[in-house]
Amino acid sequence: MRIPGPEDFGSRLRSPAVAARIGVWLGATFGICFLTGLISHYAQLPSHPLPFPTSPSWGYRLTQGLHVTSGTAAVPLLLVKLWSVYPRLFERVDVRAGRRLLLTGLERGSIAVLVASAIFQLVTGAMNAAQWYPWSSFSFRTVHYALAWVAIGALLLHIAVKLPVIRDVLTQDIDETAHDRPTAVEPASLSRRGLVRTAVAAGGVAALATAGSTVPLLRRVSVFGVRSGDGPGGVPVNKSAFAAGVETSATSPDYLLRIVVDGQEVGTFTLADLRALPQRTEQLPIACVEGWSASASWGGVRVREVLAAAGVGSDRDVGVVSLQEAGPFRRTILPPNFVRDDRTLLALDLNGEPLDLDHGYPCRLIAPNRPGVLQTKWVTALEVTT
Ligand SMILES: Nc1nc2c(c(=O)[nH]1)N[C@H]1C(S)=C(S)[C@@H](COP(=O)(O)O)O[C@H]1N2
Ligand SMILES: [Mo]
Repeated sequence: MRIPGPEDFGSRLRSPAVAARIGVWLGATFGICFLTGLISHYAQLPSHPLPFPTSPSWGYRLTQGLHVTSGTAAVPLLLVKLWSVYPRLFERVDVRAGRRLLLTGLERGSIAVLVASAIFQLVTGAMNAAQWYPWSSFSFRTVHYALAWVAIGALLLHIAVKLPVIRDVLTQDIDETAHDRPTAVEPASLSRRGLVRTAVAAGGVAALATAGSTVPLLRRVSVFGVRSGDGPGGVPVNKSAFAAGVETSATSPDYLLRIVVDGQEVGTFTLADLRALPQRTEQLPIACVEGWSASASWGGVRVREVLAAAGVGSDRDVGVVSLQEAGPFRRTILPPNFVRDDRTLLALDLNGEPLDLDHGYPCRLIAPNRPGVLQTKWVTALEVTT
């Protein structure tokens, strides 16, 4: 069997001009995805060297929506980009070329790392957005974060190596005459410019189809947006009470919210006690790391005021504990700047109705600019360590 060479790949649509133009779009989507990913990762750290801000309340909704949307837009762009360059994999390397060989090896090695990490990031990200977790959610975030640095590093190296070529081909014409396999019988079909436009349009369609789960106006085109407005109170449900195993404990007449300081219980509240505290209403979004988000009106008590009612201050991290007995999100940390924010509630109502069991009845945390995954449902204790 003969190993194919670049000449065996007929399409003249493949050219550095095409690869570079798609690369510009791909670089932009990866850049947005990387930066917004850093924000999301930071927001989910259990403690922040620099406090994560509570304003604007829709900040995380915007950045995480952009993260998932730009990642989805990158998929068709990456596919076309790979298609346009893969024959180069079959280029023979002259083993006697000495220093050039080393450079070629480095270049190809960095491309291998870039391609592998880019595919890994897009595939695992898409799996996560589709709520398919073959891994524990903790390791997803760690691995996705680590490989983001690998991918962006390899990308910067790739751009640096290719800069002279990129500059050349971007300033030259794309060569409209180079059509896909033009023959006498069959007139040319797709042009190079057509290919670039199609790839970018496919990215745009993918982005629109995803953004629908964040932008209400786009809901109708949101074929990838799995959760867009269904669920009690018009807000999607991520994990149901049944799935979390809290149906009995959350509906028990013995339900209590416990305030715990250094392992000692310093106060308890029944649901009626919570209803007797001053009730506040805030318009705040739930913004899931998976990209969907929904704004809602939440009614309930300020976390700060519940703590104060038990004689506890608001200057420490607060552990927010769920009735849920297993799973990584059963206990989250609320940093002091979030505790002190007047918009941070233990919500009892959603859009004017008592919370649905699936939205966290009897009470759930809702705080401004906080990743959805940290908006703990079925809260049963607030824990402070002095
Ligand atoms: N106890 C508990 N709280 C939880 C979760 C969970 O699995 N368990 N999921 C979180 C995630 S990932 C999101 S996006 C929000 C969604 O809230 P909703 O289901 O009310 O829309 O709840 C958060 N609170
Ligand atoms: Mo989520």
